[in-house]
Amino acid sequence: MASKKKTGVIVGVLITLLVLAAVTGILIWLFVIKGRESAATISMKRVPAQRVYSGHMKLDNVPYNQNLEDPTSTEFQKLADDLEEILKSNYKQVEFLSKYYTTSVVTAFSEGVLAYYWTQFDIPAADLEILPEFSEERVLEVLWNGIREQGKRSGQSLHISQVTASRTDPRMARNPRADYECFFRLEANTLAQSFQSPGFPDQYPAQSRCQWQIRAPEQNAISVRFSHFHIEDDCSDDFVSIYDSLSPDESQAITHKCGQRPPSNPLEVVSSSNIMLINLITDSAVQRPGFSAEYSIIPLTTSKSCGGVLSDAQGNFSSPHYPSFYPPALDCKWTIEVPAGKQVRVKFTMFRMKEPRVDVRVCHKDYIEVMGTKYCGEMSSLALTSTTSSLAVMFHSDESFTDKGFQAQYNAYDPSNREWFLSGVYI
Ligand SMILES: [Ca+2]
Repeated sequence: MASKKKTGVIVGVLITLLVLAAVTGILIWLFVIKGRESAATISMKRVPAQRVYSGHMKLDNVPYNQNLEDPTSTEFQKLADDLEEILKSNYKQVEFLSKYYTTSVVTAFSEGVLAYYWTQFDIPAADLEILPEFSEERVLEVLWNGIREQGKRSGQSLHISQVTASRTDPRMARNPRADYECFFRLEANTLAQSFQSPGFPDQYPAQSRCQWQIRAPEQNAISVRFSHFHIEDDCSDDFVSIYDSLSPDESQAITHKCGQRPPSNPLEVVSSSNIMLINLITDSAVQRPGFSAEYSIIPLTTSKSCGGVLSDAQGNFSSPHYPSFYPPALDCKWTIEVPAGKQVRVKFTMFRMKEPRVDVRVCHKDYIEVMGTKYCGEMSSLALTSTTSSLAVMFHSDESFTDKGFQAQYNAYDPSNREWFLSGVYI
């Protein structure tokens, strides 16, 4: 009996202790951890901010020299120093930009001559109220006004005829003259070559800031095919960003991708000219195998050739390089002609032109235009029938963000044949 009573007391004490421990745990979580989180949320609002703008400048009176592709050459260093000085002096003209200006870095040159750059501003926590003043429009206006003023002065050896500036993720701002870790310069050729993310096929390192500048001989486009692609699912943590430029300039972004892609649906992109920039950015938590990619050239005459007259009774056509992503900055027109008295029926079996911040009601970026109506975004089915025996299908891709595009079938449709209606495919 006594031992049973003793056991009961011990069990009772144990239960009481467990309940106490649970209550203490909850209290600690409530007061300490939750408290810390809310303190962190408050202090997050007051941490210093960074603003980085990147883009390119077109230099009119500088002859192109192959040595400008090498950041260690004297030609690169001299021209980059001069341009960095011009950028700095322009921003110093405006009080708020001057106050927070940190540095400007020229990262590359390409034929044109185009100079790629970024500029960084650091805003201390106490001055965050100034942040709304930092806009792409304002920064570009200051830069352009300064460049115009400088151009008027005599003795100016550099003539800049064009400049762009987009807000950029500071993690993509690299200095090829000082910062060699995970920074690569690749030369694309007819023969496919490959490159991998660091650590592939194991895991990419945490906090990666990798950049690949890819060039090709003039009059060629660059094609990059990611035969393996496995990045963390959340694009705000880890991602790959691809640009149709040598600057991480959003106005020339081809795509931002994360997640895993099956080998049957590889990511494949094509540039509009002979340059491309690829970035891999990772955070501190969750690492994945990364990617392996093959890159090669496509002559511009081939890569930009699209459209034409289609006069067979039926056939297929697709966006350029399908199922690869189509290149930026391209227009195509297909004219489908069927025998007189018949009509053209086009069915899109795949339609994907998804772009960030696009209004699919107006399709102001990439689109297909048929009979005066523009179509964009993603559509599971789209079938159109002409009113005459000829139908024009226009495809437009603007300077940023591309996608898989479309695949379409067409055939001649006889309006007097009611079978179309009965088969249920007529729309
Ligand atoms: Ca686009």
